[in-house]
Amino acid sequence: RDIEILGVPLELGAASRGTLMGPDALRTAGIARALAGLGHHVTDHGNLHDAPLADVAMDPEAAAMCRFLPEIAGWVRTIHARSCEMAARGGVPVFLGGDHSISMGTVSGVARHCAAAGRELAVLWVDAHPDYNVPSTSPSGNMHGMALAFLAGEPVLASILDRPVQAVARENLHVFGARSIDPGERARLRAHGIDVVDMRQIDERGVAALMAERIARWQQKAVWLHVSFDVDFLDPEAAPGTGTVVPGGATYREAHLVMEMLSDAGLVCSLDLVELNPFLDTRGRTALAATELVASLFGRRVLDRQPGATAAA
Ligand code: DIR
Ligand code: MN
Ligand code: MN
Ligand code: MN
Repeated sequence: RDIEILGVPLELGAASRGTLMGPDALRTAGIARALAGLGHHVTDHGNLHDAPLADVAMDPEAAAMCRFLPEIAGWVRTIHARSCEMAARGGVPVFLGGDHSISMGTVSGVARHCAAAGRELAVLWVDAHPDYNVPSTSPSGNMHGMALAFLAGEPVLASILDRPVQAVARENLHVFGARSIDPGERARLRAHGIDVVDMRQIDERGVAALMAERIARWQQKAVWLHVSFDVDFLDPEAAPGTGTVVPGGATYREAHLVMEMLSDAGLVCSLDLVELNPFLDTRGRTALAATELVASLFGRRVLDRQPGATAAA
């Protein structure tokens, strides 16, 4: 496949500084080499530069709850344009974050392309957090915690983009791996009927059965699947290099199985890899783990297994 990498060194959407080094740490870990080694044609477009501050016409009370709003909206608008253009070129856009607020730009850009091309978009949000806060429910004001709400078309956040938001349909939003949800956020997820797989379901049923169900639905609808992978999905033991570690996360093997099943299904058309904070990492462990996971997503196999030959299929 034709894989197009773009680094998005944004850190202002998270509480701790350092995710701006994420793209370069992933390059050092060998992400482009690993993908090229699997036979893909890889182009690294380098990093986006600092975007100009944006004028955001948000309700002032809400805007006061959004930290670094003009900075982040500036980035989101720039990312959106690049993402839409990359999706339209026909390759597989891979966005290296950066904190998770970059996904307001990456996914909205892909959504604009899908709408124009008549493709149904589904988003798999692999994360310890659903990032479904709005300004009034956010306990922190950190905008990475509002990214999925923005993509769902939340009106109070719409002015972050300088054009109408192409909302992702609620039935096509899937959170996977949740174990830290704020009270107001939980209420909105329930009211909107969002598919949230929490760690308890993963414990009880295993990732294979849960993924197989979702993959079957996506295949039936022939969706464009965008995977937004927050490295805090992994247990802190496997991935210490991120700002908001939550105990009780996915094991290294569970995460690989998710990636391998997605790879077998052949559905993934675009990817975000976010929240890697090299400043907090131990000897590149999280950057290396993330790189290995992306290799699994794009076809690396321990054995030469045939597609579909997973335990749950
Ligand atoms: C928390 C933490 N729910 C917030 N969020 C995230 O501040 O909104 N941490 N995304 O990674
Ligand atoms: Mn190319
Ligand atoms: Mn996140
Ligand atoms: Mn998270």
